[in-house]
Amino acid sequence: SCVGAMPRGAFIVFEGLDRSGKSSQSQRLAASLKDKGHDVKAIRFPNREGPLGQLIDAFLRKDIDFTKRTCHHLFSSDRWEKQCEIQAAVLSGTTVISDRYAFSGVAYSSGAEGLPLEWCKNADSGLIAPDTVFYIDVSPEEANRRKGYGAERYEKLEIQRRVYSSYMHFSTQPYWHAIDGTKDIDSIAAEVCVKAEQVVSSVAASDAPVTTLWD
Ligand code: NYM
Ligand code: MG
Repeated sequence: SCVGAMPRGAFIVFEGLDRSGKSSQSQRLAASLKDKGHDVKAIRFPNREGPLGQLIDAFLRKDIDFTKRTCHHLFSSDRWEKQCEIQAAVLSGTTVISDRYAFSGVAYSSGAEGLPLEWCKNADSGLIAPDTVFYIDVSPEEANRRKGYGAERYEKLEIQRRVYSSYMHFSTQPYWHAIDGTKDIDSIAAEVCVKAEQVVSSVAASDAPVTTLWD
């Protein structure tokens, strides 16, 4: 790369079942990396504030219904709408941390809705690929014992069991890092932070190009 060129930022994704603790962990990581002087942009999917996100929010609250394939495309479109923003941030040297991404799309639409997995993957094919995915691994039974399972769509033990097994489709991918989500919050945060810093520095040092799903 040319002398003085800005090393690119990393794109880090958190995945896991509802109540796995991934939202807290992604916030913790964003705060820790900021403390260490990194430029960080925290995002989440679904992004409930945008125009598509409002439809998704109403869908999750069961205020409106869509056919299975339409709801899959809504979640996917929400990600497509954010691609320029993610790309611009990463190329300007900012580390992007996302709470959920296309892996949720595949795991929930195939696991919970019963849609064919390859069909689900197609909608997200070509999205910017993350450099690493932290899968906060908590069994459906453990998640179910935690407080705050809401009244939203998919927040049921038997559904989460199917989502959990769909997530396992990704478990052998090189970017997939399963983290034991049953440990205490601080140890998980410490483990994630060490691994994330390795990813941030190796991405910056190697000047690895931005790749796309599902390479
Ligand atoms: N969800 C999330 C999907 O079904 N497909 C997707 O593509 C994404 C990103 O939305 N139960 C589901 C998973 C969750 C719900 O996410 C909302 P959260 O992180 O609980 O707000
Ligand atoms: Mg949730």
